[in-house]
Amino acid sequence: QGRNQGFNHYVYHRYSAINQYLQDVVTATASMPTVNASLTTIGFSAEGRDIKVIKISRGDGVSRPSVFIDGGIHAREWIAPATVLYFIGQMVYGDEFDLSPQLLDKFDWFFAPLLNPDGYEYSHATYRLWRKNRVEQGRNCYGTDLNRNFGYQWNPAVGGSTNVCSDVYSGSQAFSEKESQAVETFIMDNRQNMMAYLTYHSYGQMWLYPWGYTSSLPADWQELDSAAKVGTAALAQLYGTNYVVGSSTNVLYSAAGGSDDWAKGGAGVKYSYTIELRDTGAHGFVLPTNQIEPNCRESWRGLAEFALSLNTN
Ligand code: ING
Ligand code: ZN
Repeated sequence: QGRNQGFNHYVYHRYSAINQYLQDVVTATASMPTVNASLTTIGFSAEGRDIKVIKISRGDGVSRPSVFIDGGIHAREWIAPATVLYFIGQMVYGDEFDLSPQLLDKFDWFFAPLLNPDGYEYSHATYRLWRKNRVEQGRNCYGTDLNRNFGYQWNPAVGGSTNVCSDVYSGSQAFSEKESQAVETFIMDNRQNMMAYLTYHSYGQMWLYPWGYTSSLPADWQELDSAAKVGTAALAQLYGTNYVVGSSTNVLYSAAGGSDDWAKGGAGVKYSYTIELRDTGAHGFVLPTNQIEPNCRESWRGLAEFALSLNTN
């Protein structure tokens, strides 16, 4: 479904429209007997915007293993929030493959579609290719790279920077930023029974697992690798879109302080991934709106088959 609650999933929306949609989803589920949605503000950005998580579950009082999914850590990667918002719509209003009933029977779902609202708004209003948050650094420079700021093996020397003006500035210390702190607190409070953490970025068409801080692999990497391959194989069925699977360091480049490294190493969430959405560089971060629909449809299929393949026993 490309339109839910009057919300067109196939355009890029601003912060306020995204929040309105999340609220509308909550209101709509109030009259649905088998789906419940609840909205929490898990923290505030440097400029005071809300960072929100919507929980979608059966609402039957049964606690299930959970999956946490976020988007928009990086401001310019607009397709990531759009994709997570599409997932929310599919989960609540049903999907073309009719997989959402099984997904809700199996898991409780946490979605944080926009973790860096300040950077996202800046990317819309002022500078399209902005990446970081918008915390004031002095020296006329702004922003910390939230995906270098998470506190597992945090190290600016590995893929980050100690220069406040750099696009990959790691922050003054691990979890120095309000946005990454909000994620840390929320996941630590909810990590019991959290099976998977997926963070959506763009671009490159990759399904990456830890580690980003080192070229060595987690002890259970083969399980992460095969689950990711279930996802990418399902994804490719729609349009033949190819995704590469592997560890961040081995497939892309090494970078410490990523949220996926922390989710696995710091919070103990077994199936932790960074997913790089479309494309492979033709448009890069500025993915045209006519690719939102195919990107979202294939990504939903990949996510669903990945999640259904996990062993929850
Ligand atoms: N890519 C990620 C980045 O933060 C990444 C890739 C993730 C590298 C985790 C290492 C560890 O650079 C994008 N597009 O942001
Ligand atoms: Zn990114």
